[in-house]
Amino acid sequence: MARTFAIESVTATIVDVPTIRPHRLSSLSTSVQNYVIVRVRAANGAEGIGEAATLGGPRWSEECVEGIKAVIDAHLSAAVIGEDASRFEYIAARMDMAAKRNNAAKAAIESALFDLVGKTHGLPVHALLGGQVCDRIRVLWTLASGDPAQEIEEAEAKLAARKHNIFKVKLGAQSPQADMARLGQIANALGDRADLIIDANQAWSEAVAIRCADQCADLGIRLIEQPLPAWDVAGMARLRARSRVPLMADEAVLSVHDAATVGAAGAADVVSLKLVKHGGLLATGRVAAVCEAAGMALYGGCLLESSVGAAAHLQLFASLRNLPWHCEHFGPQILVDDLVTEPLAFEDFNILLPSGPGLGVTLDEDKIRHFARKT
Ligand code: MUC
Ligand code: MG
Repeated sequence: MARTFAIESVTATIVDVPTIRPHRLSSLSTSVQNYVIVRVRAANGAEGIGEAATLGGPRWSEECVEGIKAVIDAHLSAAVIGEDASRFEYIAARMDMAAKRNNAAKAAIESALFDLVGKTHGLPVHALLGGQVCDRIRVLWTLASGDPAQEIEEAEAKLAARKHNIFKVKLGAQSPQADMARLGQIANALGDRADLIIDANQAWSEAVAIRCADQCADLGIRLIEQPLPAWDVAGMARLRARSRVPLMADEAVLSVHDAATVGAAGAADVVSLKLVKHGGLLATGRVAAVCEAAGMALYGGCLLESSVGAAAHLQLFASLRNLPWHCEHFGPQILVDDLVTEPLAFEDFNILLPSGPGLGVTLDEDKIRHFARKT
């Protein structure tokens, strides 16, 4: 068995996929999603795939595709080649010794290991993580063009197609007054036909957040995501004590230690889980456990992954007992094209867990060639 799964090669390919419209966050705007697609090949001839997603270069987090590829090529591949791909935890420990953090890079490699082993055994990845609790998850769409007329039209189209009826509105790129006016327009137009949450991506001061949280409560907003800078755990705790709307931590929770700190401080009601933040499927499962132990509920976060990265998340999310705030893996729908032969399916406000072994998706080699960075 050890020889069967002996890792022979790890390759990292940068791909750039345009989005159907600009996606605007507090500190960045992007019209092209950049990914690193990782392939791991073992002695048995099987190949596993994984994806590291980024948003706006090294601006959402410190990782960018150029750095991810460089770290994989120069450091992480050497740490895993020759090892048994099914020793997920051991390989994760080796990667941690080879590189500090670099969590998106590690997560992409680990996803590829799970895909490879799952495909070899004819098992979906969730079966290696405890098995599926559900076969579909309600899925949000993010409104992030910054133009309320366009955003209302986009939400109406999603409602009519029964694709999404929960929307996340990105705030923080404009002044709080302009943001609240825009949010009010969207909330009034959609009424009780949709639920809204907001994400300020760390843009606000505590004083601004206190005022906006009050206005959000009046507008019926369900959840406020990362209003304050990631470091301001004490500020989040004070805000949470006054806010009528629950708070979600995103950039503030990367490691299990962050989850324990935020939980102990009473700084969040909900935590957004992402492979790129936590460093892989196993690590994300551990963060989820710490959050639950601290009384924080779980949300399935994304970084606009293609169907490759979204499938990896779904394999884990579907194995969790409780995901009360649903997930936001709308990424495959915001790209002009996907990277797999059969993109993930959306049905009746849900995203469906793919069936089939491994991650449940297969790379479309023509599309990889087409979107691969040429220089
Ligand atoms: C984030 O901060 O949540 C996820 C969805 C979206 O629109 O932006 C990302 C990142
Ligand atoms: Mg966020």
